[in-house]
Amino acid sequence: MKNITVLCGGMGGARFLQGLRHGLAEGTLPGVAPDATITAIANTADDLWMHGLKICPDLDTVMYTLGDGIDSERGWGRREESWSVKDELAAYGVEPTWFGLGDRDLATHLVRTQMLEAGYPLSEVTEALCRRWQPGVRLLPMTDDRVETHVAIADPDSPSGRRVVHFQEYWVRLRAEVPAKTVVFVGLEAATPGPGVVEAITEADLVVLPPSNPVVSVGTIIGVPGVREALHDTDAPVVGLSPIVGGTHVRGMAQQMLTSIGVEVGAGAVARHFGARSAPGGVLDAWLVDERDADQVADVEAAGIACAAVPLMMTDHAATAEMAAAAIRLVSSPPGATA
Ligand code: FO1
Repeated sequence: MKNITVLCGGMGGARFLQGLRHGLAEGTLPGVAPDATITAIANTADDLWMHGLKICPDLDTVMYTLGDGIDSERGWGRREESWSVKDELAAYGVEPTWFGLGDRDLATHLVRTQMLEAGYPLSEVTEALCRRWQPGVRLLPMTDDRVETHVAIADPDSPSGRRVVHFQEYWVRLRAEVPAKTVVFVGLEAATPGPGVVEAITEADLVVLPPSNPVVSVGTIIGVPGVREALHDTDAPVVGLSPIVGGTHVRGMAQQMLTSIGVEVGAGAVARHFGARSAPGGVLDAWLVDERDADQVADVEAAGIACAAVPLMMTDHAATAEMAAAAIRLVSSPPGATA
């Protein structure tokens, strides 16, 4: 294998990519050439305009994490960050005050916004920013078009009984503590895959859906018209790793998002949600569940998706690399073999 493509969100996707890169460097990925390339196709629907600046949380989390600029405690934003601008904005009473814009992070948004306003597409902006950060993977926005995830929540004061908030307000200000009635992906139907996205899937030797949010991260990428078709058509095996362990998400808000689209919060249910590639619209050849969900392996296999139960906690780079190796073994071995 020389070309591995990963469809990823923010923190979960970035951690998986760190482990995959570690496994590549250590030579512990079976059948993967030492000079293999990793392409990360990142979700851009968490993006938002704030204070006149374009903020791309998932692209930045992958770029900072792999470029060693991330604050690993928070999992987002820059290490050694300061918050003077945020404090000054608050002193002026400028909203929103609930979103943490750090001084160092602001430089990224200023550069990106200047380039976008000069006419560069997000893909070229991302390439330029990565020249500084050298993430060691090719980082592609899923689309150069504007797509935003908005969440409808209950609002007794509104005539419809609902109010729609941007995903970031749902996640950061509301801490995903209110039920999501429905999730809308503004602009998704009109979006086209970013430069290199379809080729990164159709020309891959392996495509991985890491344990990112299956609805608002991986799901959004698959929702870009043309991406699902590319996943269906690629000669590469497509393998996913369950973001749900023991009936709940490890981090983030996958549980709330799955519930809002009527999908059971289970490792097997997510696999069936993505569907077997042999089924119309399905994308998966194989699916890894955590050992705690070993009882769901048969259910996933019955859906036409190869499945194995392995440790799925990304506790460190070596553990994550082992997860990637198990995924590769699952799609490289004949059916029924252990991963
Ligand atoms: N997450 C938070 O929980 N609180 C924040 O104040 C916050 C600010 C922020 C600023 C820039 C950025 O790139 C990410 C930021 N995030 C913050 C994380 C972000 O909400 C998530 O990374 C994704 O959107 C969800 O995966």
